[in-house]
Amino acid sequence: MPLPALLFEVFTLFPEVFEPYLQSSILQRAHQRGLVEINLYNIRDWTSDRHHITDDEPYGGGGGMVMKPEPIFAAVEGVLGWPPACPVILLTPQGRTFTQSVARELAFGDDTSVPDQTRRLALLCGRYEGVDERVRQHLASDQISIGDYVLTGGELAALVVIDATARWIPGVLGDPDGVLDDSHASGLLEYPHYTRPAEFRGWSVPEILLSGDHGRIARWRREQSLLRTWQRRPDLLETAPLSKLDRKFLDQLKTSFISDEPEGSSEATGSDEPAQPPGTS
Ligand code: 6GU
Repeated sequence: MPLPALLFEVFTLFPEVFEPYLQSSILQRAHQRGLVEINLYNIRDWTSDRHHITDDEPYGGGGGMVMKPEPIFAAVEGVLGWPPACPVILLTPQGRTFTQSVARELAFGDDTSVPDQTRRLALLCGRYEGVDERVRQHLASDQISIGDYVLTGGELAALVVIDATARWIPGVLGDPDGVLDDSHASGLLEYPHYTRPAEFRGWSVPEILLSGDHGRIARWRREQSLLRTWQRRPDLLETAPLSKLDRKFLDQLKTSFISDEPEGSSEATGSDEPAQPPGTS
């Protein structure tokens, strides 16, 4: 088996929660192809007391328990050596926000060149109300949050990071261009997708998609992406790379109310989203 392109070393108190997801289709296939490897380590295995204690009361009082530093340092040092042989990413609501471009950065390093060797990343999952601050200060080299809400632990966040990062590795997706077409890869939301049947419960696929005119289809999709992004995530338009034609289309949107229905028929999508210029609701 060749070296994997991406190797995750995951440190957690709940390794069992990872297995069912990692054994599901796409990540399982990536693993079978030798592209992505995930090692799970139970931090509890590095405790040295009789009761295998991993948490303790906070100094200074107050509610909740704090993860003790010793087993975490021992686990990471035992696996990665000292200083750690790869980046150690602490999953915490206090981290920088995870985005598609952070996923790409994790997959390829700071540049976007094709990796020529294994990229190894350690993920450290916090639990309970917190982790002893010395882990953050002296062990973690990076801290990531997956959004502005609080989870009971970093495990789900680690799975999100693994999934979104692995998708960037060539060969992980069936379609080599998949990751480039995604919502957010272009900086815009995706255009609407349809498959057979052409009519379902009286709802038709937009006529243009059946036309075979690839130039017009490409332009329609681009405009649908722009329309959706303008309606739902106008903040993305500030940073998305836009052509002159895109800007002209957006200018037209801003000066006219147009509906969210794809071209053709208002019955076509059964859309429940009326046109809504940003900032008016
Ligand atoms: Cl990484 N951890 C926890 N506990 N909650 C989160 C999170 C991480 N990202 C968003 N919420």
